[in-house]
Amino acid sequence: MKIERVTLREITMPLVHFFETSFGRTTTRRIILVEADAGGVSGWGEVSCGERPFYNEEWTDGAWLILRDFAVPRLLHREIDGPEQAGHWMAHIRGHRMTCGGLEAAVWDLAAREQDMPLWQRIGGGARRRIPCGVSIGVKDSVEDLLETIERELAEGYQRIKIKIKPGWDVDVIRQVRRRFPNIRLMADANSAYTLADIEHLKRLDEFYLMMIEQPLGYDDIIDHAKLQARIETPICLDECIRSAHHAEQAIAMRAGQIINIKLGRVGGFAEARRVHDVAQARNVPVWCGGMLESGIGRAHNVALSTLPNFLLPGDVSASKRYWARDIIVPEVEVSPEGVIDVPAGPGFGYAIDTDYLKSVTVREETLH
Ligand code: OSB
Ligand code: MG
Repeated sequence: MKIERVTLREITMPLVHFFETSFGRTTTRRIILVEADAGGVSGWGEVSCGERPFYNEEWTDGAWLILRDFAVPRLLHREIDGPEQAGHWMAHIRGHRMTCGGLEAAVWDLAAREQDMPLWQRIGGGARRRIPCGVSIGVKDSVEDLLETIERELAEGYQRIKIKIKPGWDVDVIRQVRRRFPNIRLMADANSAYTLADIEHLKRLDEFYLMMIEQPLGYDDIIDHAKLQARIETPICLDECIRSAHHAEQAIAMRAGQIINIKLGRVGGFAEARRVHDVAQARNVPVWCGGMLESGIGRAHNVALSTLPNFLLPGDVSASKRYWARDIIVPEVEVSPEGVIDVPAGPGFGYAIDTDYLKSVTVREETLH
């Protein structure tokens, strides 16, 4: 295949409710969408990085420049042996995996559409037709607010609750959540807010029988997580620090965690996401699909990814309406009362783009030939 044209678009959309993690609060998203064209067919991808370089080193404005000046020029007009090879041509770009991953995902979507095939099928998924869903709930202004939110999400059918924690919003908050909801599937995500000096404090979480604690330590650390895992009972799930299948191999070998959160962008796209999945599967480590407050396009890609067989736990892939007053795809991503998303049957990522609405939220656009 040969990409003839790539259009970059930045969209701006306010979140229905602010989303707060240990590294800050987001109220409006600025998202880069990538459209790749070949022979009259378009594929779409989404760059999942944040507006600020706080989750990892990537951010929206940097992503635009990396795409425009380095990633897109490496793929344009090149004869590529299918989407499996797209990442290979961008491999000289160090880091910036979410950025390159947005383009890589567009190439997969394009390849699926060229064959009139659903994206989930093109990536080798299809192990399930319905995706089990969990929610990620940010730090709130009060515990009462958090408890009400959990109540509402459970009523919507979500199968597991993840709450964001940080120093000052952890043990006491989780104690109150557990008192109110003793039997729910519950987990916590720290987004790197702690260090090994906090071992005794983190041990106190063991009494709440959480499913897992996600990325408690450094965003780029594996070794300290192994030390922590040896000292606490709560299983550690790794997010930020797993950027490749090689990292996954090392982390599992060191017993740095028992579960991996796979984010399509964080590992650089579908090809590497599949390799992380395969490494984990071969070692009996379950994975689940993380989220980055995506618009409908990234959300739909996450649905496709979640159909690979080792996505055994409910992910952070949830309904469009939790984040957007109106999404850029139709239909929006919807979650049934049983807490599942039906995997779409159509070609590519399986939803239609609401072109008029997309236009109205686009603040910058550039086509590269
Ligand atoms: O660590 O999983 C994370 C959102 C922004 C940055 C990091 C994370 C998150 C989430 C949200 O937890 C998951 C979602 O998109 O629903
Ligand atoms: Mg996380």
